[in-house]
Amino acid sequence: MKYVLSVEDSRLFANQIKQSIEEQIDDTIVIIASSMSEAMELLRSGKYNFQLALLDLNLPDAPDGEIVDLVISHNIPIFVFSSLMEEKLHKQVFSKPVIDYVLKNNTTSISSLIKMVRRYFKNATTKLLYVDDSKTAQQFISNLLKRYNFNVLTASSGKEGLEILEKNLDISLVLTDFIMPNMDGIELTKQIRKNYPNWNLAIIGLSAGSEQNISARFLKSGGNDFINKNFHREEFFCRIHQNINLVEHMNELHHVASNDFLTGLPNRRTFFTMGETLFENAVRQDMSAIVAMMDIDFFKSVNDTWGHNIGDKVLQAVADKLSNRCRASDLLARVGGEEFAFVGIDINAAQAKQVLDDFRTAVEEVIIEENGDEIRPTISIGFTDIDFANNFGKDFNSLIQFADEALYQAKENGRNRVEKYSEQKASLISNG
Ligand code: GH3
Ligand code: MG
Repeated sequence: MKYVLSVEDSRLFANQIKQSIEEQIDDTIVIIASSMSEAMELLRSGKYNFQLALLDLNLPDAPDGEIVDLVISHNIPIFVFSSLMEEKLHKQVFSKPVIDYVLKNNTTSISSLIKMVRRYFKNATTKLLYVDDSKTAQQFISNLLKRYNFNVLTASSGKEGLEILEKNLDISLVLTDFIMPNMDGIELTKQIRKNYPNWNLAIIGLSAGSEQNISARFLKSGGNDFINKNFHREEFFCRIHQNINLVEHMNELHHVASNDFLTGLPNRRTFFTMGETLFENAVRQDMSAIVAMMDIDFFKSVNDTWGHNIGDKVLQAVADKLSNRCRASDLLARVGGEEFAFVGIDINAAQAKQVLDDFRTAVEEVIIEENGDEIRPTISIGFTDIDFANNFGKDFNSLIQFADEALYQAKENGRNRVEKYSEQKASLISNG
C-alpha cells in the first residue's frame, strides 16, 4: 500500500483529491492534514510511511510555504499545489527539492494532479538510460531523474550505452549527450535506431553547445527530442514525460495491432512476420527449428452446446496452457478461430514430438465448469521440421503448409494426437 500525505486546508478540495487518487491509482491511500500543525503531529507520530506529499503552500498556520521545509526534513518527495504561482513563488518552489507543482485555480487541476501522481509512481518501474562521458553531468542528471522516481541507468560512452540497452530491453528512454569521444550522440542515435524502433524506445539528445543545426541533425538521425543542457527543471520533466507517455502509448497501439484481443497471443499477421524472421535466423545459423499447427478438436460443438461465451473461455484457457509451455525463444500465435501456430527454434525432430506431446497433454488438463458439467477440450497437432539433410522446405510458407497437412492427418487419425509431416502420407492423402 502506498501512503500519500495531503496537506490542504480546504476540506472540499482535500476530499476530492483523496477520492480521485484512491479511485484512480491502485493501492494508494491518501491521509489528509488540514494544517501545518496537524501535519507536524502526523509526521511525528510515524504512523504512516509516506511515499509522497501533496502540499498546499498557503495554510492558515503556515502562509508562506513553510510546510515544504517541514516535509523535506522528513525526506518525503513533494508535489506542491497552489492557487497562484507568481514568479517569486515559482522561483522559491524550484529552489527547493520539490518535484513539481500544479495550479489549483482551474477545473482540470485535480486531473493534472492525478496524472502527475500516477506518473510518479509508474516511474519507479520506468527505466531510463543516460549516456554522458562527464561524470559530473551523469550525477547531476541522474539525481534529477531519480527525484521524479525514475529507475536510472548510466553509461559513460556510446559503446557502453549500446551494451546496457542490449541487456535491458525494457528501457523506455535514452538521454544522450551530444559531444562524446569515439561515438557522439548523433552516431549513437543512428546505431540505436538500427535495432530499436521508436514505438518502443524514445531518444532525447542533450547538448551544452549552441550550434544551430545540432538539434535538426539529431532529430533526422532518429532522435525524438532535443534539450539544451541549460534547461529549466520544469521544461526538462515536461519533455521527458511527454516522450515517455508517447512511447507507452505507441507501445500499447503496437500491442493492440499485433496481438489477438481474446487470448493476448500474437495474431496471424505477427505470426507470419515474426515467424519468418525467426525461421530465417535459424536457417542462417544452421539451427534446428520446427513449425506446428494446432487446432482444438470438435470446437464447433462446444459453441453449439454451451454458447459462444463458453467457447471463448475454452479458447483463453487453451491459449494460457500452451503459452505456459513455451520458452522465451518460441513463437506461439492464434492464427484463426480455434487454430494456433507455433515456431520453435533449437528443437530437433527427436525432441519435437515430446515437446508437442507436452503441449497436447497440457491442454488435456484444461477443465471448464459450467452448470455442474465439465468441458475438457483436446487439441490436434501437426508439425514439420527443417530437414537440412534433404534440403527441402527451407521456406517458411511451405513449412506452414506441411504442418497444416500433418494437422489434417492428426484429425483423420482420431484427433487429440501429434503427427509429423511425411511426404508419403501427404501424397497418399492428395491421391485420395
Ligand atoms: P475439428 O475437430 O475437425 O477441428 O472440428 P471443429 O468443430 O473444431 O472445427 P470447425 O472448423 O468445424 O469449427 C470451428 C469453430 O470455431 C467454428 C466457429 O464457430 C468457432 N470459432 C471460431 N472463432 C471463434 C471465437 O473467437 N470464439 C468462439 N467461441 N468460437 C469461435
Ligand atoms: Mg477444430
